[in-house]
Amino acid sequence: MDLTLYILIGIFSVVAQAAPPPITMGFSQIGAESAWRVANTKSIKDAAKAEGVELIFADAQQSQVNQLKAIKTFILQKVDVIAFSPVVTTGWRKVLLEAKKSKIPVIVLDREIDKKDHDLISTFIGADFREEGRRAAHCLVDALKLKKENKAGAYRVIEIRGTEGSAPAIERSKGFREVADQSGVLKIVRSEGGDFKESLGKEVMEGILDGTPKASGGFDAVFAHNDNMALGAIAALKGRGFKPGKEVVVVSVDAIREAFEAMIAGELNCTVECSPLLGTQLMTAARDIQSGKTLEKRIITRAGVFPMSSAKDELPKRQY
Ligand code: GYE
Repeated sequence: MDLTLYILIGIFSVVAQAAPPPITMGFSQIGAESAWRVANTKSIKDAAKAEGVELIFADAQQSQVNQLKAIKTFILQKVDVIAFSPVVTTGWRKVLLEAKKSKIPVIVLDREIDKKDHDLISTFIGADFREEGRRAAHCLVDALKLKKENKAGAYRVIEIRGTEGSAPAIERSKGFREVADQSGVLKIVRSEGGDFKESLGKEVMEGILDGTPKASGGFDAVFAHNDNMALGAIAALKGRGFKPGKEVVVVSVDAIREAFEAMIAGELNCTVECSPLLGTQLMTAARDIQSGKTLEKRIITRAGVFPMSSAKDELPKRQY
């Protein structure tokens, strides 16, 4: 045989051996409620392409019913692995049992499900939301001390919560309260739901402001469970003649680009990072399952905290 041909065949067989077998993944995404979610979807799609994973992507438009339907369809399609970001923590056991019966491994991404159902999943990849709540409270105390003269009694905080029953809303509330209670300087005086949406953050804040005349100086700070709701609240505050970032201290979670822009404008005091760039970790986990590795039950993603003073340096480095 011709030597070049011989070498070419050799190279081809090495490459063929190195390429992992194909994987089909069904992914049920929550929706597109925030900039975080949009960045998360992009990260998943990009990583699937880069890792040669065939992705069947389903957008549930915030509905658990749609997520359950999508997962059932993935089971019928006999995908190799199912992954999903659960909109709420409860109500998954039945469908997870169906996946188990069909021997399809399941990865939970971003939002956690009930601990009692963890026996039915391969792993949960996501952030420590309770810690994010704690960090937001610490950040708020620092910002209040910086912006407002120390007054007697506690600073009054308005909380704008994320989607009812979702892991980040439950845990961020808990973590924040833990630190607030210990600190003795933060007191939550109102708590309203904003479903992680900017439009609702604005609406909820306007409702509160309409019932709180400016002269009363009814509160000192806003803690929003994500940046988009904080941006909505900031717009509402400005619309009613308040100076967010100064008269009213505002902190939130996610660390999206727009949050850094708001910090540079002096209107947001701090954002706690929660990275949506989970695509590569997800695809790695799928490959590990395929090659028979046992995954850690919990893969925690790491993140930082960004006060207003860091915004100018950080903005150019942001990837979402
Ligand atoms: O903070 C919010 C999004 O589940 C961590 O969902 C995620 C949250 C994120 O809508 O912006």
